[in-house]
Order: sequence, then C-alpha cells, then structure tokens
Amino acid sequence: MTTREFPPDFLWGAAAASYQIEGAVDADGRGPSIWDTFVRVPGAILNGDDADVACEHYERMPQDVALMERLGLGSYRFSTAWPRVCPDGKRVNPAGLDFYSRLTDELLAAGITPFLTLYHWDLPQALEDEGGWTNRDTAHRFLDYAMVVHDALGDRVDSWTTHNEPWCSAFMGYTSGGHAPGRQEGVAGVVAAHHLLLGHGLFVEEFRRRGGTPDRGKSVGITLNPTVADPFDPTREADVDAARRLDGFHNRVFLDPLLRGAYADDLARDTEGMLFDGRPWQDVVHDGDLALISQPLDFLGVNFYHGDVPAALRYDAAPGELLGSRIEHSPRPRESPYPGGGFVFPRTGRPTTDRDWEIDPDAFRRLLVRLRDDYDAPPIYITENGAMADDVVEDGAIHDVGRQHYIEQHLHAVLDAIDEGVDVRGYFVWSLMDNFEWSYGYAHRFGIVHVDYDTQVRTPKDSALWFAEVAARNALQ
Ligand code: IFM
Repeated sequence: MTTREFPPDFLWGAAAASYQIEGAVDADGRGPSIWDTFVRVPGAILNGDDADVACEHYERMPQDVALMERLGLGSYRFSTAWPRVCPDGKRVNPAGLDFYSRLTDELLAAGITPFLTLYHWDLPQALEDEGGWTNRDTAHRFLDYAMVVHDALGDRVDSWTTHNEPWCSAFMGYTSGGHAPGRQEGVAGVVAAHHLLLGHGLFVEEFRRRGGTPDRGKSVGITLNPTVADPFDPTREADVDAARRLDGFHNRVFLDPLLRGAYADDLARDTEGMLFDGRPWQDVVHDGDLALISQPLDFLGVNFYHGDVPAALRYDAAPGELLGSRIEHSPRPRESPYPGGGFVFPRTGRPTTDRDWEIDPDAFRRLLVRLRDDYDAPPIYITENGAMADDVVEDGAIHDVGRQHYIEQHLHAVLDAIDEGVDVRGYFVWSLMDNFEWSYGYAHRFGIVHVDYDTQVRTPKDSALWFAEVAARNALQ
C-alpha cells in the first residue's frame, strides 16, 4: 500500500472522560453523580463493577500527561465533571475546578492541546432528583456550570465541546434505562434530548457573547454519535421504515435542530400522541429554542464505532433469527432506546470486534460524506473511534493487532472521506487508556494503553506505539 498523507495541521489525539478514569469519587468535595447512583443498582453494571477507583487518574494525572507526551499526542480530549465543579449541580467547588486547571496547565506545558468536553454523562444526582434532563431548568443549570468552567479555563482552553453523545444521555438514560439514571419512560428520551440541545444552545450563545470566535482562536462544537441506518433487507418495506425511524431517533433528532433549526416532520409523526407529564411532548419546545440550538457551530465532533442494520420485528421469524447482537450483552433487561421500539439489529455476517460490534469502515466513510451532503456540516473532528478487545499481556507487552487493524481501517475511511471533499480536521482514538466502560464495567478494554487495575500500572499497547508513529508521520503507510 502506498503512503497516504493526512492534511497538514491534522490534529492527532486520544480521548477519555471524567467518570471513566478519574476515580476519587469523594475527593475534594465532589458530589454524587447519577452514575454513582446507577452503578449501585443491582444488575445495572456487568460484574457489579463501579468507578469509585477506576484508573486513579485524579491522583495520577501528571504521570498520565507525561505518558501522553511520550506517545507524542498532539491533543487530549477530556471532560470536566459537573459534580466535581458543582457538587450539588449549583454551588461552585473551587477544589474540584482546580483539578481541571492543573490538568490544563500540565497539558500545555507538555505541548498538548486541551480539547474540553463539558458534559460526558455525569449529571449531579441532586439535579436528577429535580427531574434531570427532563426538567428544562437543568439546561440553565448546565449553562451556569459551563460558564464556571469557561471562566476558569477560557484563558487557556481554545476548543470547547458542549455534550458528548447526547443520544446516550437522552435515550439510554430516559427511554431504555440502560444508562444512568436508568429511567424507562418512552418519549422522555426526546424531551431529554431537547433539553440537552437547549443547554448546548445556551452555552454557544454565551460563549460567543464573551468573544469566543474562531478569529480569536476559540471554537465551540458538539459531539454526536451518528450512525448509518441501512435496512437489513432493502426490499422489505418494514425494514426500510425501521431504518428511517432509526435514522430519525438516532441521527436527525439532533442533526436537524442543530444544523437545520427544526425537528423533522416524520419524528413528529412517529411520536404523535406520546405524552410527557400528561401533555404532548412537543410542549417542551418553546418559542426561540430552535434558534438558540441552531446557532452556527465551529466544528462537529463525530464518534463512530459501528454501523447499524435494523430489521423490523418479524413475528414469523425463527426463534433467535433476528437477535440484536448488542442487546444480548446487556446486563439487565432493557426497553428499546427508540420510543415505540419495534425493530432489532440482526447480525449481518460482518467481522466483529472481540465484543461483537460489527466492523464496517465504509459505513464510516458514507456517514462522513452524508454529513457534508445532507447537512453541509461544519468542519468535523473524529472525537472517538476505537475497538474493544480482550487484550492479553504477554511478557509485559500487549500485541493488540485487532485494535490496530480496526483503527487503521477507520483512518483509511477518514482519508477516503477527505478525498471526497469532506473537511475532517482531526482524529481522537478512544481511548487513551482502558477504563470503566459504563454498563460493561471493566470487561471491555478500549485503551491504547493497558491499565492493570490491581496495580494501576500503565503499559502502552502495540496499538499505541503504532498510533504514535502514524501521528508523527501524519500519514498511513
Ligand atoms: O466509552 C464510551 C464513551 O464514553 C462514549 N462513546 C463510546 C465509548 C465506547 O463505548
């Protein structure tokens, strides 16, 4: 294969998130988050794992930054923890904020660009007690918290992301109940999605008001995890409709308000008659909300792991024939994360990662092209991409060939999209190090750096060494 170069100034980084690596859940005045509560629900997390200790990143941060520097990372995508900064969701905790200030300084001293996400799912429990993301007020509390972080770090951090994968916060949190806070309340997921978007819009407005513009080196965006939605059987009308609904409840529910200033008509039809708090859910959309939500973005973050191939539920199917591969591994029974449900994700025969996620790099290319063609998307950063694997330590080394191959295939897909004219500016591998993988606890390893959870020793895997070379070369070969 010939050498394929990435554009000059392409940003190479690794990503992680507060709750997944920090541990120290009681340190320095941190308050409880919805995940601290959820991990204690019997059966919610595989193996009964929790993130009380996780990777001890809170204590080991300077060494972790030194490791990033040794790997030659240009950027580190991290999230700030709302319950550290505002333990009850409102009151400011300077000690918690200070951690992120020290992290930022450490990164800058190491020549690593901080790429900050304000919300990666750890809502303060006190706000969930007041309704969480189904309560409009949470969007305003998000703005307050976000501005506290902005006021403290805005002099040193240039790249600001409001939310990470609001689909998960909304639909897994409030519709399927597979994620914290574990509510299974149908259309509440759409309500939560709207309030997450509102919080995003409120921050963008204030960010601009305070001079946050690209000509001053400041940028703001949001990270989504859009999927492709290919009907399992494109000749079967019901599967085509399942794909349309999946696209609606997974992609367009965010992309349309953000990039077109409106919710799609078919989403309204699919949720017709669905009540939230005894009223049509659409009542939560107030005049002016969509204008706030659709303010221009400086970048769109895209997280991608696998495509989706839905099939409508078939009552004539043989038992097991249409089993959804990912749903099987759920540690506890879940509702569908798509209000109204009615479809599954059959296996298609594609290769999978060690934990069953189907590998489809060309779906990634198609997705990136679609974001440009259908939405005229702003510049894109791949804010997460990577593979879970059952890594084995052999004589102190981890030969994670599968992960390296996965990343390489997806980097080719990024280059293919760039060749087709899509403006992709950077790539963050998920994840910097093995960490707490939500409902799967520590059973899923995603890191390019291995973490021994008994000793907390970090060991770069082969994929990390290879990734460092690719980043240094700014090319695949
Ligand atoms: O670990 C998660 C991350 O927090 C959000 N995106 C997907 C990753 C892998 O499941």
